[in-house]
Amino acid sequence: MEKEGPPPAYPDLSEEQIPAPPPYSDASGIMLIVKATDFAARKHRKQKRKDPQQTPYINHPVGVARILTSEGGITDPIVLAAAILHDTVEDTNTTIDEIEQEFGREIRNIIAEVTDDKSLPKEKRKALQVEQTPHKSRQAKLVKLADKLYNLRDIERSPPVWWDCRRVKEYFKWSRDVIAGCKGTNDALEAALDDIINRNL
Ligand SMILES: [Mn+2]
Repeated sequence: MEKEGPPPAYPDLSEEQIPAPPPYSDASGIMLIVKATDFAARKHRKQKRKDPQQTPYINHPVGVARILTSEGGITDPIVLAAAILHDTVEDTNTTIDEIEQEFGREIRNIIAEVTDDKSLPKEKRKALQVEQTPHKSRQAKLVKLADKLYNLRDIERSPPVWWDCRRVKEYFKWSRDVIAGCKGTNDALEAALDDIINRNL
């Protein structure tokens, strides 16, 4: 006689329809975020921010991840690791293949989405951000929102010494145009961005 096992977890679903388990448990998610933080810290170790205090660059990606957790309510390790890594390909010698090797395809794709093509002139890159942002993934849009919020707060507090008033206003206007393409992604981050932009335009 066959032994009676526990009832099937998904009685109405065929094997193919059973949803995949979340890719990261709490422990592996924490490990991923720590690994990303260590990787980014080593890659950015010689870089400084453009503020007058010359803050270490790594403060920026870590702060972007912090905005996502404490203001955006985001706890997905994939998005948080991507936030921490978001400037490594654009601003260091890190290649997108290296990101894929170390962190997998999903994070690779998010980083690719938030990385500007530095072979293009700056004005073109800025125009492309406005044009392409609406078509990006939700994960990439979250990183973009938090990145812009961090940068605008930095500039409001202490703009690069060589920026005049006009340049600051231009940056706020351009940021407004980029994040317009992220509407409907995260209410709290969008509201915080609206506030700081309205205060500065
Ligand atoms: Mn950034």
